[in-house]
Amino acid sequence: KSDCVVSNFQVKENFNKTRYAGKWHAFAKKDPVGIFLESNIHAEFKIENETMTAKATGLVTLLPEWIVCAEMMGTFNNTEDPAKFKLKYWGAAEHLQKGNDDHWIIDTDYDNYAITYTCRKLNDNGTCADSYSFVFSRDPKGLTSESQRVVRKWQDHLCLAYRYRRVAQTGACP
Ligand code: AZE
Repeated sequence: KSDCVVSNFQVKENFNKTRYAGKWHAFAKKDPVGIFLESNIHAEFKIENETMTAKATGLVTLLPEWIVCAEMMGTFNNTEDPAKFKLKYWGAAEHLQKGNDDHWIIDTDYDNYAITYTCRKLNDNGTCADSYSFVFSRDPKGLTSESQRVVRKWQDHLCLAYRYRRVAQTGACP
């Protein structure tokens, strides 16, 4: 159980980014405030001399009449905790978003599922005012019920139970 104080959230112990590398498909997500990747989200992670990098793609509505597959690049700068990163990200195209987010690997078994967490804004009491979280799957078809059970426990720990929506994977943005 958890008190919803972000600094008390558990993350993956001895996170191994080499085992995490490769392709992940977003299965579910909890959105932050504002514009965000909407559907057909997948990401390819690589390790380039001790640093994890990723290329992510997803459908974004920039304007009601302007929907694009956003190609996003990210560099995960290491911190003292191997499961906590500073994600610097930017769009392949200039009109896309850029920024710096904390990026925590909450749990993963490397072969099936992963759950990540980002808090962009803390409340005075240490709980999160603006967060996003991804549930990733190695299998584009989805997660086993066993993996979904594990993930659900962590969603609860992050105080985000019932705040996730499934991510549509329709083959847009290959
Ligand atoms: C993430 C993991 C893989 C690398 C990157 C990720 C984050 C991407 C965004 C993208 C936002 C784009 C918007 C465009 C208009 C976490 C999926 C880069 C936060 C809003």
